[in-house]
Order: sequence, then structure tokens, then C-alpha cells
Amino acid sequence: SSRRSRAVTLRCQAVAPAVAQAPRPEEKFEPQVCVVLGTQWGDEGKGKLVDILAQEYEIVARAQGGANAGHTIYDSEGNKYKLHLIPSGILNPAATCVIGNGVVVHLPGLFEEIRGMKERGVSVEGRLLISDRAHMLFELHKEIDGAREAELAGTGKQIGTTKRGIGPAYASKATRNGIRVGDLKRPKIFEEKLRKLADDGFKRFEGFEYDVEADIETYRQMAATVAPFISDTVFQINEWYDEGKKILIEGANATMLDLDFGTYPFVTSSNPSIGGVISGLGLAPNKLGAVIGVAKAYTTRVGAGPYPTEIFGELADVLREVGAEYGTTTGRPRRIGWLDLVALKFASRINGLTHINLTKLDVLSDLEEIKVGVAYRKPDGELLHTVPEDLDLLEQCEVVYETLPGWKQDISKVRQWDDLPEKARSYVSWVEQKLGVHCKWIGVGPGRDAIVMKP
Ligand code: 2SA
Ligand code: GDP
Ligand code: MG
Repeated sequence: SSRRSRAVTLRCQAVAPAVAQAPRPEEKFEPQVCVVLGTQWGDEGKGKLVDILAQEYEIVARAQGGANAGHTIYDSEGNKYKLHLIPSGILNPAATCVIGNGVVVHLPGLFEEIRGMKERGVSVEGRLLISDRAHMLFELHKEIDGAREAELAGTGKQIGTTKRGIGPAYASKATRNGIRVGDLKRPKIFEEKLRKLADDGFKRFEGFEYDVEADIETYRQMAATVAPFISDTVFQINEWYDEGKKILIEGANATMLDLDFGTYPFVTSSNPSIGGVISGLGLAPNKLGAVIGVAKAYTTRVGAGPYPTEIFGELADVLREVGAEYGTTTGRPRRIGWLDLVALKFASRINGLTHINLTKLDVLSDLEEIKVGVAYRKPDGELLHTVPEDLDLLEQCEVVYETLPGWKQDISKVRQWDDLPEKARSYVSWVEQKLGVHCKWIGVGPGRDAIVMKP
């Protein structure tokens, strides 16, 4: 056991702070390719950062996920937009948006979203490309999503999906009977494939309801509308890169919901971490200039699954109200928890984060004290400094917290680092030091301007 405790100590040293407190040399932030990723369980505020950065980027691309994602953004006049499949760069009229090959696309839903944006004066036509290699998500996938969740009812194993058909669509892709956007160019083949896919659903689920002929008709009618959006985005994005165009990549969902790294099976069915960016766009890893991890100053989670730093009771209710923590897609109340540095360090390493955007710091402003999870203690007393694969073990772990003083002051109007209360600055610097990653942006409100840059 002394050997084991030595191993733990060594591991602690390996994750010791890598960033000194000394001021950094004036850092220019102008990577040609910049990635924005969720580092927790989603809803960290990725959409807001992407919208802000998009003002400087010509291309904004989504690489994974589907309409399970919900990104809320506000324009400079304070108008609110909720986006699901359209990248959050769409409010920059100079940006071209891309739905990459790794995304699963429900085309009727996407065109509904496009119509909604048009009604609000945001024109999407001519500046949105859909990858011809992206897999289509059909009504049948949503049906199967609901049917699978229903089968799990009462077992404690329900995932709490968004019921947007995400898992079943990626399952079709992996089973190799999926249908890609490019197949729409070959209507006969498309129709055969969809009938075949529907057959699978009928064979597997009793009482399965899906009118395949009606869906085929929907796609026949949509074909001409969709055609101009379809593109070989793998070629296009690399051409743009070679021309020197600036590319911003918007992650959806988050690392703790990653199919490989998240709390499996309570995860989504794509890779919201860095690997999904590469495979979901066809842009090589050596082209990525910066990888920004978006992290809430606390955490939230929607759906089931282990959540070590979860808070219950009145405090959770207060933070949920102050932070407006309800699902952007489903309206579900989000579970609330303290910042979890074990999970955040895990996400930081996996993704190779170069910067952090710490969001929603304003939401903690009323608190006397702020807790942060810094390790997990196993029932046998051993400390864990990483997220274990064993969910039972994770559930049994006790979180080791450090407690930091609150600042008890409204910070929502602050725009300069030096104007933040000293205790708020200490909180951010402490997190930064623990992670060894520069916390360059700090969110102090939902608005586009409510952001503070840390030198
Ligand atoms: P799915 O639908 O198969 O991807 O669900 C699997 C798990 O992934 C979670 N998940 C999410 N978690 C946070 N935010 C998401 N987007 C929406 C939002 C969620 C909403 O922005 O608020 O509106 O409820 C999102 N999408 C998927 C999901 O909760 C399951 O735990
Ligand atoms: P995403 O899925 O990561 O894009 O995040 P969501 O849009 O689903 O959820 C984040 C919510 O927090 C949205 O309603 C944002 O408007 C809001 N938000 C983002 N940053 C901040 C912040 O710094 N402070 C506050 N109070 N709200 C924020
Ligand atoms: Mg969201």
C-alpha cells in the first residue's frame, strides 16, 4: 500500500501547475484555425464564445453531434437566438458556415431552423454548406431513440437523451446502412436505402411507427431546396485553409459526454472531444492553431449519469434560477454542481487545451463560499486524480473539495480584468494555476459584450 500511495503522490506531481503567475508576454491571438470545445457535460456557453470569435473568422464549422445541441446566443441588440444545427457563427454576415461530415443532419429540422432565422432577418442561403458525407437523421431515428429509452424505463438505465435520434443515427452510420447527404443526388438509391433502413426498425421494435413512403415524399419535395447547400466540404475546407482563410470550429456537447471519454453509457453518441473535430471535418491535426476549452465556473448536467460534484436542495435551485439552467433544446431543468477540477483536468489533457473560457462567473456572485472538487476519494481511502471508467466506483467516490471565498459583489457590468473584485480574480487565477492553462476569457453575463479578457 505504501507503493500505491507513492504512485498517487507522483501522479499528483505530474499534474502540478504548469503556468506561472508571472505576467505573460503580450499574447497575440490570431490562430488560422481555432477550435472551441465543451469541457464538462455541455451548456458551458460554447455558442456565445463562437459568436464572439466568429466576428474575426471567415469560416465557422460544426464537426459532430446533431440537433441535440442547443446554443443560445445574443446579438449586440440583445436579441436571443437558439441554434441547434446551424453553427453559431451565422450571426456574422461575413462568415460562411459548414456542417461537416461528422454531423448527423435532420434535414427537415435544419430547413425549419433556416426558415426561422430568415424570418428574423438572418439570411443563411449561400453561406451554409452541408457535407455530402454527413449522415442523414430521419424521423425513424427519433422513433428508435424514444423506443429505446422507453424500453429502459424503470430500470434506472435510461440515458435521458434529447430524443433527437442522435444515438440511432450514429448507430446506422456504424452499422453501415446509414444514408448520406450525397445519396440525395441519386434518388432511386436513396429511396431503396431508406426502405431498407425502415425494415430494420420494424423488425426490431414492436408497434414501431414510421411512414417511410411519407418520409420519402418529404425528401423528394426537399431535394431541389437542399441541392445548392450540398458540398464536398472535406475538399472545400482544405482549399480554404490553403488560401489562408480563418476557420473556427464549434464543438457541440462536451468531453464528459464523449462516447469514448465520457461516463459511458450516459454519454452522447459522437466524439465531442478533439478527435471528433479531425474526423468530423477532414482537417488534419497539425492545422489546428488553438483549442479553447469552455468551462462553467460551476457545472451542470442534463440527463442521467454519475455527477460527482452535484449539489442538491436550495442552493442548486438558486443557482439554476440565477444561471437560467434549463435545456436549450428540451427545456429540461439542468442538474447543478460545483466545478470539478478532476474532470476538467481530464478534459484539458485529452483535448490539448491551449486556452480556457471560464463562463458564468457572474452566477456565483452571491455566494459566501465557493467549493471546487479537487480529487475523488475511493471507499478504501485512496485518492483519484482522474476520472475512472468504472461508474460504480465513481458513484462510491467522495469528492475532496477546496473552499474558496466568494466576492459577494455584482460583476455583470465589469469588462476589465483589473475591475473584477480581488476574490473573483483569485478564484480565476487559482483555477488557471490548477489546470496550467491560460484562462483567457471570463464570462460575466449572457450578452455578447459580457466578457472579460485576462491578460
Ligand atoms: P443524446 O440526445 O443522445 O445526445 O443524449 C445523450 C446524453 O447527452 C446529453 N446531451 C446534452 N447535454 C447538455 N446539453 C445538450 N444540449 C441541449 C442544451 C440539451 C437540452 O443545450 O441544453 O435542451 O436538454 C445535450 N445534448 C445531449 C443528454 O442530456 C444525455 O445525457
Ligand atoms: P452551449 O451549449 O455550450 O452553447 O451553451 P447553452 O447556450 O446551451 O447554455 C449556456 C447558457 O448560458 C446560455 O443561455 C447563454 O446565454 C448563457 N451564458 C453564456 N455565458 C454566460 C455568462 O458568462 N454568464 C451568464 N449569466 N450566462 C451565460
Ligand atoms: Mg447547450
